[in-house]
Amino acid sequence: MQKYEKSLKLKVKSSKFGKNVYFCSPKMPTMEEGLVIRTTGSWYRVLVFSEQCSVFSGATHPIDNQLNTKHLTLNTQAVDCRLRGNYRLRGNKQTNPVAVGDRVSFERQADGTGVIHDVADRRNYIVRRATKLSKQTHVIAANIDRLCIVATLGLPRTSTGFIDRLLVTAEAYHIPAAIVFNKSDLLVDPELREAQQELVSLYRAVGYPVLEVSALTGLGLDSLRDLIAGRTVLFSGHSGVGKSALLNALCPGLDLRVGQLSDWSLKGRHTTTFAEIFPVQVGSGQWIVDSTREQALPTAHYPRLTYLIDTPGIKEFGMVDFSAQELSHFFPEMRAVLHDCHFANCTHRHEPRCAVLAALDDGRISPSRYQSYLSILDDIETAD
Ligand SMILES: Nc1nc2c(ncn2[C@@H]2O[C@H](COP(=O)(O)OP(=O)(O)OP(=O)(O)O)[C@@H](O)[C@H]2O)c(=O)[nH]1
Ligand SMILES: [Mg+2]
Ligand SMILES: [Zn+2]
Repeated sequence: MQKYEKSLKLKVKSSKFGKNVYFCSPKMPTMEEGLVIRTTGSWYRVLVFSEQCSVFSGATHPIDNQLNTKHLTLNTQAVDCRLRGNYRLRGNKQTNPVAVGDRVSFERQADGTGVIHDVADRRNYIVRRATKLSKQTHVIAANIDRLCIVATLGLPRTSTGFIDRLLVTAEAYHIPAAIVFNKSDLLVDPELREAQQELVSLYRAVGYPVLEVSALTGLGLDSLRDLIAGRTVLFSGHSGVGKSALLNALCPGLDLRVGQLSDWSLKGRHTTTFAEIFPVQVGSGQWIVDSTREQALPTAHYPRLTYLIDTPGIKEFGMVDFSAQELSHFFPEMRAVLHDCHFANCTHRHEPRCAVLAALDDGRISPSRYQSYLSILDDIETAD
C-alpha cells in the first residue's frame, strides 16, 4: 500500500542527540483490497481480492483494465467494513464518499469486520442530485463500463427528457450508454408500439445501442447479454421499469426482489432500496451467480465475469457540474455540427447562422432531443 508506506517513511523522530532517527512501526496493519459491492448506511460490503493488485499503484489509470484482468481474481469472501473515522470526504457536497464499484483498501478487525482506509482513484462514476435544485450530490456507482438506461413506455412512462439527462451525464463521464426498452410484451396498443419504434429509431440514429426486451418473455435477452458480457454494467431508470426483473431474467439464480403490480403502478414505491453489484458468470449459455474464482471459469464463450449493478429507481435525474458552454458537446448529433455555427459561443437558441438550428430544421436533429437540450440549459442557468 503505497500511501501507507509513505506515511511510514515519514515517521521521523528527533532523538536526544539531535539527530533524526527513522523507525518502523511494529504494528503495521495488513491491508487487503476489494471491491465495494453494497453500501447501506455506514456499512460497506467489500468483496475481497484474493491477490494483491495494482489499484493503488499511482498509475495514471490504475484501474483501467477492470477488475477482471489476469492479475486480479476475486474470492467469494465479503467483509462488512466501516469507513475510517478521519477519512476526508472528496469534495464536501457528496453525500457518499464511497460508492459501489469503488476499489478500497481495508484493515480487518478482530471481530471480522473491516475498516476502509483508502479509496482508489475512480476511472469514472455516475453522479446525480436528488432533485434538480438540491445541493447535495450522490454517486450512484463508480468504475462503470456501460450504463443501461432501462425505460418503459407504459407503466411507468419514461420521458425522453429523463433518458436524455442520463445520456448526457454518461457522455460527460465517457461511459458508453445503451437504452433498453423493457416490458415490450405489453405493447399491444399499436400507438404505444409505434411510439416505441420512433424512439428506437431516434436513438439508434444518434448512435446509441437500443434494445427492445421483455424480462417476462425473455425477448431480446440474448442481445442484451452480448452487449454487456464481461463488463461492469449499471442499470438505471425509474422505479418499476423492471431493472431487478431484468437482472433476474439474465441470471435466474440472483432471485432479486421485484415489485408487486400494486406497489409501483399507483404509488411509485421503490422495491430496490440500495445499489448492489452482482458478479455473475456465464456457463453454457446461462448466466449463473458467481461462486468460483474467475481463473476457474471456462474461457470458451465469455471469459470474464460480468458485474451487474442493480440500483433503486430514480424519479428525476438532477445533473451535476455542467457548464452551459459544454452542454451541446454531450449531444453527439450536435457535436457533429456545432463547429459550423457562426458564433463560437453560440447557445444554439436563436443565433443567426446556427448549424444546430439548421440541422433541427432539416431533421438531422430531432425536436425531442433539441427540447431536452433547451430544458437542461435552462436548469444550468437557473442553478448558476
Ligand atoms: N409485463 C412485464 N412486466 C414486467 C417486466 N419486467 C418487469 N415487470 C414487472 O414490473 C414490476 C416492477 O419490476 P421491478 O423489477 O421491481 O422494477 P425495478 O425497476 O427494479 O423497480 P425499483 O426497484 O423500485 O427501482 C414487477 O411487477 C415486474 O413483475 C416485463 O418485461 N414485462
Ligand atoms: Mg428493483
Ligand atoms: Zn449554434
